Amino acid sequence: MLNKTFDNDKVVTNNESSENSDAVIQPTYYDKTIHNEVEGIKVESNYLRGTITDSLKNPITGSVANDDLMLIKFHGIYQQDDRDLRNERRKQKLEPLYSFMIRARVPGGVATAKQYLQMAELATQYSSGSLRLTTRQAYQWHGVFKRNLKTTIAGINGSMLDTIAACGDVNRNVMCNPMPETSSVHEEVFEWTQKISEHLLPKSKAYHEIWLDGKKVESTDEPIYGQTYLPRKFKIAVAIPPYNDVDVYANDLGFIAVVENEKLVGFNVVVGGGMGSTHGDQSTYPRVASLIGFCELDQVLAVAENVVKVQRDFGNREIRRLARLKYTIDRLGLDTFKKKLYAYQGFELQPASAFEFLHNGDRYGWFQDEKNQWHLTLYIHSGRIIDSQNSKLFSGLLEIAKIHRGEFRISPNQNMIISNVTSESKNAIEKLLTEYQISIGENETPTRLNSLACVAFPTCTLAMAEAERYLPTFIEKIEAILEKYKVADWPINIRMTGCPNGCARPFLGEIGLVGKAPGKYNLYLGASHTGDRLNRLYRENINESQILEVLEPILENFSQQCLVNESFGDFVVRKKIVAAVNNGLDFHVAV
Ligand code: SRM
Ligand code: SF4
Repeated sequence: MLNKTFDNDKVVTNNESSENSDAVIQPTYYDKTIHNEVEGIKVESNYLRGTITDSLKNPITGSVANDDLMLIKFHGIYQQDDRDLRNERRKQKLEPLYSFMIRARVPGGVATAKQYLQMAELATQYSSGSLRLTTRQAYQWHGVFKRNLKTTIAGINGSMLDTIAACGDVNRNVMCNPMPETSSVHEEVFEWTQKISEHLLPKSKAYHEIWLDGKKVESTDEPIYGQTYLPRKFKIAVAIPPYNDVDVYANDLGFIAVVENEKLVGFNVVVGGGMGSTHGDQSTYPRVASLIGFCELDQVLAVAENVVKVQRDFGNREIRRLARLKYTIDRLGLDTFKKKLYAYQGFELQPASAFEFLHNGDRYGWFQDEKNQWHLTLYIHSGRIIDSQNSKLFSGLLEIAKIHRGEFRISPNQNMIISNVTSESKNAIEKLLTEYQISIGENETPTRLNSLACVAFPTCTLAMAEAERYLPTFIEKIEAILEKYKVADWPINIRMTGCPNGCARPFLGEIGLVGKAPGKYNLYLGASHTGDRLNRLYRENINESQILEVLEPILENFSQQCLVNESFGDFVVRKKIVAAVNNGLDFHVAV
């Protein structure tokens, strides 16, 4: 493939065999004869401005102009419509009930109690009354109407958070282990997370102009991204072993902390992870990231920037479906990718240090750290903070935020950690939890606590089947089977998504259910409990009773024949129920 580089009308040809990055300081890759439509929208957008301001003013429709649909993502916004109401509105000859989902960028998922309070208040005023914690430690507001978009975004900025690059073809929210009590180097690792996030932010002033009525600044440089930004989204996570709660292997780039004598000395680096795939298209596949070496602390930002730049220059800009870094790496070959990276960054990585992950779930309940501060991990079903008949979760957390002096930390498993609580305020928080019927998960089975579901219906435009709304019912049925075979207290990690894009990282679930059509799922088995091995398709397009029928005998065998401490994922591989998938390219191979 040939990428053409247009830089101020001077055309530079950037052939894949070239390893010289100096030619491309602020590149724009665009050739409309070969590149996809989104590349054109980015080029024409004047650094992400497009016609968003006009779209917001247009009173005729609740939506924005077509090209702006893509550009608002770079500002952390998606246009959606209520899919439950689609048919009814069509019958009434009304346009769909358009509204917007806003996603905040929250590196490592950390917000102060005051920030949380402000975000919850915005949810009450402008969204559908719930806050959604995401699988990448961010906050989402659903159901914000166009007329309220600017006020809501200004409110988020007023709390000193923002929505820049929460979506779009740029580096997204950088994830980090959210549990300060688990490591003496946690604070330092979190600071690196923030630095990486800041370093890779787009520099365009469009966001401030459009949403915060900032002064117009005509020319903008994007020294890292250039005018066409990246070919596709880009994701980074930072893990602290033995916890892989961030699912580091599902990211384009991962940093794994290396600690020696209680000191952070650097990071192991993994590249090329991702979950997204398309049903029936074998050229797409999930992939766990490959370990490529170790970098010292003063090399972290250079590694992050240059992995991004290699992807910028060699990622596929013709076919968006194949544009993620995982495909770039598999197309180039890992060795060639490494060579390019070393040429770009000007140094080689050192051999990776040894490390071990124990699991990719959360620890629930209260924990005290070495400074005597308390941290409480609350189980939040699918990250949805909402009041219901059984629990006044939204109102309770709001009240807690009013008295809490520490932070609220989102876990990558969509849970909430009330963090840095003093012994004095612990009692007051416990009282509020009781008053608002908020359980800390003590009555839930380990399988429920280890389950994840993406948003899916009614807001996700890409959903083919239910996930968040259906998972509780499904888990109940699995719990009944586990109870029957007396293994209800064994954790099995179940992940469900409404489509194969993989937002709840279903291909790393020991049981993965991926929506195919309403009420129908593909069933995947055999991922590891530590997040470093993918699962494999076991049955296709089956409904609930078929899924339970297939799973019951396997779970029964598991209860009788598993080895001590053997996880369900390892069991199904050992028993050859599915063959292990050690490499994304292997994912579709029939065995
Ligand atoms: Fe995702 C698209 C929700 C994490 C892979 N994802 C979407 C959209 C925006 C649908 C759309 O494009 O119109 C969903 C909005 C639903 C809604 O109503 O809120 C959506 N993704 C989510 C969230 C909210 C799921 C959740 O239940 O928490 C997560 C938000 C994360 C964040 O804060 O940034 C979310 N998405 C993920 C993850 C998990 C991760 O990153 O660790 C993945 C798999 C990892 C990966 O990227 O490979 C993921 N989302 C996708 C993809 C497939 C990308 C691909 O490579 O093919 C899409 C579709 C796309 O980009 O075209 C997508
Ligand atoms: Fe939507 Fe599919 Fe992502 Fe679920 S996995 S939120 S259905 S895009």
